[in-house]
Amino acid sequence: MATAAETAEGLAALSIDKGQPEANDVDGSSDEGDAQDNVQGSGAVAKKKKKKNKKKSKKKKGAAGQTADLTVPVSQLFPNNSYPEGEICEYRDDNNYRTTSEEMRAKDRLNESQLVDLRRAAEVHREVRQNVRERIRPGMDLTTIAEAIENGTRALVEASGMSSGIGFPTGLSINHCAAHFTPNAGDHVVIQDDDVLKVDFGVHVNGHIIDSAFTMAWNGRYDPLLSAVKDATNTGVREAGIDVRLCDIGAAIQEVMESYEIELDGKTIPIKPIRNLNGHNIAPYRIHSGKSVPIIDNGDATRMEEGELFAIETFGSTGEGHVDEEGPCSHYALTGSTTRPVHLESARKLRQTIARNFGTLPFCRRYLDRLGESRYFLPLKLLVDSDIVTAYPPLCDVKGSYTAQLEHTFILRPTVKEVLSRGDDY
Ligand code: HZT
Ligand code: MN
Ligand code: MN
Repeated sequence: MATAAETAEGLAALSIDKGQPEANDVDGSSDEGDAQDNVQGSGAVAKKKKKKNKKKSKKKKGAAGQTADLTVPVSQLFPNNSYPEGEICEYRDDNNYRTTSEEMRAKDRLNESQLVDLRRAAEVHREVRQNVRERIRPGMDLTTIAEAIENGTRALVEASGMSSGIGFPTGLSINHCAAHFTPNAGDHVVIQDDDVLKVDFGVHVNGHIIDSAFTMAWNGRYDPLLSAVKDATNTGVREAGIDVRLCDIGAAIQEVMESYEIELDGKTIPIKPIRNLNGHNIAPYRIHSGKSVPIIDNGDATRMEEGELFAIETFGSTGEGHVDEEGPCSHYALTGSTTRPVHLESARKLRQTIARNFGTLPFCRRYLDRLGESRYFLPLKLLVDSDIVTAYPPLCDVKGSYTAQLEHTFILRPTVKEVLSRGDDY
């Protein structure tokens, strides 16, 4: 195994002097939410201990005290569980009383440790993404990027057994592929100049998962597509709250997304929400826990509830606005039933390995490889065919189309909504 430092250095080395421009960072037209005063982004907390990484000429961009090769655990940068809060949003209308209600404050205090875990995971997410965003460039292969994100996550969250670590495989989906692509061993996918790359990764502390994603492109022609998903996701996050109907969030997202268009090769193309992709609620060690947050008005009158943790993710597309499963599967997760008998010895052992190392958290083939597993293809297929493991193949719109994504995780605390994954980047 390469160490985090080795991999991050490899990543840096690959990206140096390629003459590539930095990826575009587009600002959506109505996303003033990302400049909130109460956002304590990783850059906000200054003057902790500083280690190496002191190039005087270069402007310092990393979190105070984090190294260029992602080696300092966030627990060291924020002692005594003092992790930054996310963006705090007061509830509106009938729920506005909650902010000051003594009863709600008391309820809030009961969930303190969960909140600390989530804020620690969110800080890891911000620091890792800040680091890799500066380095990802055309010419790099996806395995290098995935390993930099994953090793960075492991180092910053102090990955340890089932107590803390990676929340799910790093999604690195390109162009018409919207989600759930990560390289398997032997895949050599290299980013091209005109690609649109979705970077979706997760961090967990005691099973409390932060799920957040962003999109990178190096050709400015995609700016409206990137703005569309940023605006749409911020709209969904703003609309969300206790007792809010999922379909109303979907309708608000749809309206914003469909207000954008993009010109490609002299043709004006409407940007569509990908109607069969959804946000979701999250439970401990369960990346999706029953509720789906639509990005169109699908008529689902189910409501969000107090205490729930949600990921809102919106996907815009220049294609059909519909994804199908396409290409080699890499993502898998144990479904839960641990009692079902498996008769093939190798499959029984593999289920044990998965259960011990990932529990019900999603994993990918590369994670089995690094545990020293080999020849697991048929046993894994058997577990999938017996519904013990769920397969999550890549999800792609029509060939030739371009898709973008932006995703945030927030919690509906009894007193306020907290957008945990908010940073000064997005
Ligand atoms: C599945 C497998 C993973 C959850 C959303 C998602 C990445 O599309 C209900 C609504 C990781 C996550 C998931 F390895 N999915 N967020 N980030 N993917 S989902 C879903 O399967 S289930 C959405
Ligand atoms: Mn995600
Ligand atoms: Mn998600």
